Amino acid sequence: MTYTLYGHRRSGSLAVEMALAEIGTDYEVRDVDLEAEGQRDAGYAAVNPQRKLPALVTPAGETLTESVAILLTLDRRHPAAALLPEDEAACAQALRWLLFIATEIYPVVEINDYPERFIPAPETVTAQREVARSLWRTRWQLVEDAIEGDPYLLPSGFCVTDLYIAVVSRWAQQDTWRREALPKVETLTAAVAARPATAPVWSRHRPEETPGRFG
Ligand SMILES: N[C@@H](CCC(=O)N[C@@H](CS)C(=O)NCC(=O)O)C(=O)O
Repeated sequence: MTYTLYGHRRSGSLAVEMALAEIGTDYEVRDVDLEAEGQRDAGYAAVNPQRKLPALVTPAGETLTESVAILLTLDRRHPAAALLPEDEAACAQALRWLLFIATEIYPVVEINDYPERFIPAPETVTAQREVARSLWRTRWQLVEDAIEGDPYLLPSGFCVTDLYIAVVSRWAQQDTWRREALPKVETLTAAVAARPATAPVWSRHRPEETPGRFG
């Protein structure tokens, strides 16, 4: 038995897929096409009743959802991959920013992508989206300012939070702004995209942003 990852290109499943690649374990990906609303299918609802990606079925048959829960579980089960730093103080910072992105930034993308879930009046969609994107920019600036390493978040080197930063920072149609405003996030993302383990996964999901094609 191997891991089975329910995911879709460019979605949050990319962070989990890259963590699996860092671990070096076998996995298979089942595509759930978000553009075709595949997450609404009854078959997928049986995997994740919340009808969101990613979901991971472990070799033991357990179903895991919630991207951060999945990543932290993988870290505990595969300590040799060092997805989180061994040093306690460094680990605390890795968790701090992982959770900040998961709880304060990731949810904003739902307002951007599915505004109709939050507002009854279609004529206010544009304004609602701009509020979401403004929040997005303010919160990403905090992540930018928190990047103390070079190229990664932590001076001690790579950790799983770097994968999360690379994946989530690409969303919400903020590419032009991001390239100008978040140079450290861009450098970090380019480094994630070039890691030996993650590069093949990254380039399958984001061929337009492979090493040498940033900026
Ligand atoms: N809290 C969840 C959020 C998952 C999430 O919003 N996933 C998006 C893809 S990146 C999704 O499935 N969206 C489809 C929808 O909301 O219908 C997690 O961290 O896993």
